[in-house]
Amino acid sequence: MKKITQEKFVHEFKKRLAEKYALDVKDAAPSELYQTLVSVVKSGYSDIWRNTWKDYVKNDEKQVYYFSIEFLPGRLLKSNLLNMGWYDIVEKGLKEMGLSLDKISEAEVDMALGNGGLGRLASCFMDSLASDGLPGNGNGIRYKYGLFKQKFVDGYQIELPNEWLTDGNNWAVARESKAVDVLMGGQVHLIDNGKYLEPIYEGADVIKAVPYDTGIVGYRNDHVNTMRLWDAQIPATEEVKYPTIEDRRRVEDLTSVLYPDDSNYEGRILRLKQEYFFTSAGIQSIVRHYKKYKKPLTKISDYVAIHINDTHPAMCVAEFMRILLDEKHLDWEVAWEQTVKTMSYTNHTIMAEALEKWPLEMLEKVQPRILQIIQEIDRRYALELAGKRDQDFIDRTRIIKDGMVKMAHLAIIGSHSVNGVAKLHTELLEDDVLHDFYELYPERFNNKTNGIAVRRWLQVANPELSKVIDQTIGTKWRFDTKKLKELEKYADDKKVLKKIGQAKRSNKVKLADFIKQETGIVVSPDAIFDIQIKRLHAYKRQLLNLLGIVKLYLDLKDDPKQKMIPRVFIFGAKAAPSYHYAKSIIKCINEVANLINNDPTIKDKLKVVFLENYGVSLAEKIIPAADVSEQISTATKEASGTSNMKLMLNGALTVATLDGANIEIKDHVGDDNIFIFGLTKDDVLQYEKDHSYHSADYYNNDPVLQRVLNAFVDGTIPNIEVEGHEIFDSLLRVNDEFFVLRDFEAYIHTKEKVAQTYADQLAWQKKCLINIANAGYFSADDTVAKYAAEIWDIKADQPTEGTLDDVYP
Ligand code: KOT
Repeated sequence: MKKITQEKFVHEFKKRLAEKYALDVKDAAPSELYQTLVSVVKSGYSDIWRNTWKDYVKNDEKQVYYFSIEFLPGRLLKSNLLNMGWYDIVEKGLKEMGLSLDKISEAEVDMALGNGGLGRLASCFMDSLASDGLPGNGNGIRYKYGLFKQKFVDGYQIELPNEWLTDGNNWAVARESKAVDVLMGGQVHLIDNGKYLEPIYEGADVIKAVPYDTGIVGYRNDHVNTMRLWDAQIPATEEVKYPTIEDRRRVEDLTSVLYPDDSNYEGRILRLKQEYFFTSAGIQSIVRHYKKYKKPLTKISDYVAIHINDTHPAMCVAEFMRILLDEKHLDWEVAWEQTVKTMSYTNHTIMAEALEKWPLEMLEKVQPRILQIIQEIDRRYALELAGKRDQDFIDRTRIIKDGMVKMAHLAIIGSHSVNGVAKLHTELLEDDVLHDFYELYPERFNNKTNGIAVRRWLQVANPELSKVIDQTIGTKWRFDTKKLKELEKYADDKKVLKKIGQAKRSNKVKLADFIKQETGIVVSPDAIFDIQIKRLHAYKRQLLNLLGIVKLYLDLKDDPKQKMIPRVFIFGAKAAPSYHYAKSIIKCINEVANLINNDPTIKDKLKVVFLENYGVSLAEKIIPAADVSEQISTATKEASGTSNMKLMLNGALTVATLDGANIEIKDHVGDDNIFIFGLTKDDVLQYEKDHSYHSADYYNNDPVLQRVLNAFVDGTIPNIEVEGHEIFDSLLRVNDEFFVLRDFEAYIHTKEKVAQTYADQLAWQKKCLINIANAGYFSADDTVAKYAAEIWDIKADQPTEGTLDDVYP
């Protein structure tokens, strides 16, 4: 990294501000200051960026390409400064000029090219690949519109377009010279030209895919990787073919919007086109780049690993085959061997509605040659199993069935590795959802429990707590998060516990200020800040949390003098625009909030805050201030979860079902430092098998639950005539698919335990410390290191060791 001093930085900053905008510091707007800072920062890593990718070729290094239809990097300014080792110098330099890094950073538009867990994981992995010194690249789509902006009007969610590119995104570099053509639509015929079968395309659209590359800076290791996002454009040579605005739009629309569904799939042709577009562009550019290695294509899997992040890029398998067969003229068997050795696949959900299936006709419309290749893969798969497995097994597992292409089957058959994202999730894949494949290819299956970017979620988001940790155990944890474990030695040190408590309080004061400014609601930092932040989905059971809140409210109405520790319930959640039920839950949470916050008898004892537009930047404000982390999905439904890890890292205590990575969190912190409740995986599977659950029994037999549910339909909660009935019916008449009523009593009981525990602050602080100390196990640096060693077979630069005692004395 370019070395910098405070003096040099100030000089450079002023010079660039004058050159770019002809302005002095005091006259510049935050966005001008921000853009200037970006240009200084970029100049600091650009040499290293160039050297990093050139060294890969020079040293014959195997590289991984992580294909993901979503990336959620959030803001990059602070995290780049931290990783470059420039953070403190720049912060001080700006201060010298009368400026604030915090304020300038707020001018950065959050890059929201993803929906939730899957996209954020991809970005955490980008950061960790670079920080581990691994040769890793991202490959995705540069959506013109990111995930919609959420507003509440009368308690209803309204979606507004997120035109994040209006100010330009100066982190990315457009590389016109690396553009590739992607063919879509039309027809294809194979002709035998004497040497091989040659595909002749007729009437296909030619789309120019232009890459926008963003440098991903590793943590203090002089290593900068690339995240490549593709934009769809009309090639100059083809402009006559697109004479009308509609024609042009057909092309531009390809990379225009991100589909706003999480753990669900939209079977629209435009989505399938997006999937093929970024898959084809990425694979073409990989194979072209491979030429620089001057190695035969029959060895490509020794130098290239391609990762399929859920099934959206599953066409990688067929596109790679297409290039090896049609353009490089390899034999099928040789091409297939290289393909399987190159590809690996991660499954992120077992929810049936998320499993992609596409009609053959749609695939044919998007790319007829890809369909031919998928059909051939499928034919050969069935042929190979014939006689070895019964017909039922073959029918169940083949790629094409009843005119539909099953993308997960394509990904599994075409990859050498299939992984789940937490122990329980992988177990469910092996024993249940993908059991047939597990029997067929046991060696392909493995678990890689998710991890998070501890730098962003602790060092950047929570400087107060980071400082306390430095003062307690030194700074080695900033390089190796497992060193956080050393904090446990201080579990009974009152001074340390108090400092942890003070850091939390200061973060709560900041969040309270923010809440006041955004919503006008006044909350007390002395209350328990109880947080549920994640996409709105029935299986995540925001509704269970809401029923608990309504119960507390009714209890307080019965006995307003009741002594209780004040609580603030904070929600952050977007619902997919077409997910009606989720939007009704949002409306109900907002109306319960209105009722409680405006009831003078309740005073400060209970507040409910639903913050608008949840995303990475808002999460960075909420998480450091959390006391309680709600991880209450129905067991078996949340593949892993990652906000559970971010919240524990920031010293929140988790209220959790035994689902996803909650189980591993419990194993690390011990039963005394987490609040577990509810049905287990076995209970849920049993109910799903024998249908013995009747939600009405719980309503009929529990007067408390009866009263709480009635509040949704009897006018107690105003303004939800429609939504209240919808929710009431979903729980009682449709039999409560996610066992909300079944888990209600256990949940209430557990939340009472939480409040009692909070009353003893020192005991609470101790539990917080143990959570922080054990969160180091959920670092994405380690997760990615495992992918590198066990799936991709790629090697790292020499690891950087050290302390930052020079920087954080
Ligand atoms: C979305 C559409 C289709 C298939 C899967 C998804 C998906 C899954 N989107 N997000 N997820 C989440 O991924 C996270 C990272 O692995 C998990 O922690 C979380 O449990 C998934 O719900």
